[in-house]
Amino acid sequence: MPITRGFTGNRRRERPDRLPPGQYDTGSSWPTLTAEATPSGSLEQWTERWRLRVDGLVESPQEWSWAGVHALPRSSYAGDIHCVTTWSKFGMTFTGVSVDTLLEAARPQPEARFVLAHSTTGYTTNLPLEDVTGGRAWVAWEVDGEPLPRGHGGPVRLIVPHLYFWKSAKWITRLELLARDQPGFWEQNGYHDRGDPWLEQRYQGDP
Ligand SMILES: Nc1nc2c(c(=O)[nH]1)N[C@H]1C(S)=C(S)[C@@H](COP(=O)(O)O)O[C@H]1N2
Ligand SMILES: [Mo]
Repeated sequence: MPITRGFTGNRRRERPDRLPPGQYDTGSSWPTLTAEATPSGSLEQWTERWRLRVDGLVESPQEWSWAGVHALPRSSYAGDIHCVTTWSKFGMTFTGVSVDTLLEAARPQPEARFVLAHSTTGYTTNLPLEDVTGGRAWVAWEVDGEPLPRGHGGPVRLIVPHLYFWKSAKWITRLELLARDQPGFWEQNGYHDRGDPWLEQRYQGDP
C-alpha cells in the first residue's frame, strides 16, 4: 500500500525528544522576561564598572574585569532554552566563558555544594554546584554571534540551559559558593529550587 505523502505533523511530532513536557516552540520570537528594571547606562560605562566575582566558599576568591573575562578561553553553548512560562526556543548559540574555567581559578572548598548567582540589579537565583560544572553553564556575552542585547541580559548573563531559564541570571556579577541551598528571587516566590524542565520542576513541591 502506497504511503500518502504531504501529511505534515507538527514540530512536537517530528521532534518528540526535543520539547520538554508542557512547553511549546516559540519559533523565531524570543520573549523578554524581566522582574526588575533593566539596567541603564552605555555599554562603555557599564563594562568599565562591571566586575565578575567568584567568592564565598572558595580557596582563592576571584574578580575579573570586562577585559579580564574576555582574556579567558572562549566557550559556547549551542542548543535550546526553556522558560517556565512554557516557551522553548530552539537552536541558540551563546558564547562567553565556561563556569568550569571560573571555578578552576577560584577552587571551591570541599563544603561548597551550592551557588547563588547575583545580578547587578539584586536579582538572585540558586543552583546546585553540579548544575554549573561539567560544561553545563556559561557566563555569556554573545548570542548567535552578536553582542547580547541589554534586555536579554547584555552585556553579560549566566546561561544554564539544561534548567528553566530563570536560572540564567541576566546582568550577572557574582557567583557565591555556599554550603547550603539559599533560595533566590523566584525560588522565594514559589518556584522550584532546581528547575529541571524535563522533570517539570516548575514550583516548590514539584518532584
Ligand atoms: N536579572 C534577571 N535575570 C533573569 C530574570 C530577571 O527577571 N532578572 N528573569 C529570568 C527568567 S524568568 C527568564 S525566562 C529569563 C528570560 O531571559 P530573556 O528575557 O533573555 O528571555 O531570564 C532569567 N533571568
Ligand atoms: Mo522565565
